Amino acid sequence: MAAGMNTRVVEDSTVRWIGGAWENPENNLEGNRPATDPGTELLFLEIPFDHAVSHRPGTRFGPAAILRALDGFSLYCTDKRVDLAPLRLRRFGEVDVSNDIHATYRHIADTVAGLPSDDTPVFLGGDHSITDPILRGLLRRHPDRKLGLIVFDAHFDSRVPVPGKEHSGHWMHTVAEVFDHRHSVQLGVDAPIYSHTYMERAEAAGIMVRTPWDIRRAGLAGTVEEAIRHAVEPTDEVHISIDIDCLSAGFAPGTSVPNAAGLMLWDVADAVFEIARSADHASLDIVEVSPPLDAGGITAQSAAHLVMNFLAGRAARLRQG
Ligand SMILES: [Mn+2]
Repeated sequence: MAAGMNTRVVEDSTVRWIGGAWENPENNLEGNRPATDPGTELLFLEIPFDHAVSHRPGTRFGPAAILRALDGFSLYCTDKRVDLAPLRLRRFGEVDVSNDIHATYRHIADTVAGLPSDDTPVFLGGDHSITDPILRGLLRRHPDRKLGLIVFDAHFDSRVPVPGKEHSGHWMHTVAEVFDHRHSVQLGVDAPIYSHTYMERAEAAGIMVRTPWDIRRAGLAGTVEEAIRHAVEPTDEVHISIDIDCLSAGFAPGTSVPNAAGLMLWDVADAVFEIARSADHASLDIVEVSPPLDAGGITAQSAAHLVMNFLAGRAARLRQG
């Protein structure tokens, strides 16, 4: 088991590391699973797929880098004062991907649809196109649940695809085939590559869109409360999708389209924590971390902090009962 740097220099029996907490062999979904309370099992899936990246590939190495960073974190979220020990962290391993884009998407959706019903999945990408098959799989996994969506991204990802030129920038559009966006939220959209049509289309579909400027003006706490009212309260389950390029490039230089004017890491971390602890059922994907483009592993560290805040939110939810 890969261990983080800290685990080698800190000798303290009160500290447990995520790197030493993974509970089971990879891909062992059935086997001898101990009975646990619903919501305590966090299942990590790696989706090293970057064939649809719009500019620079490399996110196939994202899952391994995020896990390496997480392994060096302890099981206590110091920032939120939340113990992660009630959670059981399990690794599914890699979801099989190939350069056949559509076969890969079908396989991702089938895998997600078949995940154990009570597990809370955490998907590590990969490029952002994987969120379309993830959502399709989640819809099939719990057809009885209404699913809300909260996206952190600099981009709308709602371009109309041109056959043969698929990229990671149209999954919000393609998934609308099966997914009703009335309980969707997009936070942090600011990429200077759109027309007003994109904003109008999103809002006409019922999506709550907030740019970084909107968030600064209204304040983070009020924006998050509004997002929860839009995507969590009217639904049974929420999926959180984080494109790391929602962050300012200082926190996320290692991504295919770095965002100079993006959100602050702590704002996204706090929002993810609040959303994760507000929902009965939740899942997470975090995408577009590209280690070959990273600087000193900062981007993977930022991603690991966001995953940690999701875990802390789920642990806090369990504690609330
Ligand atoms: Mn993006």
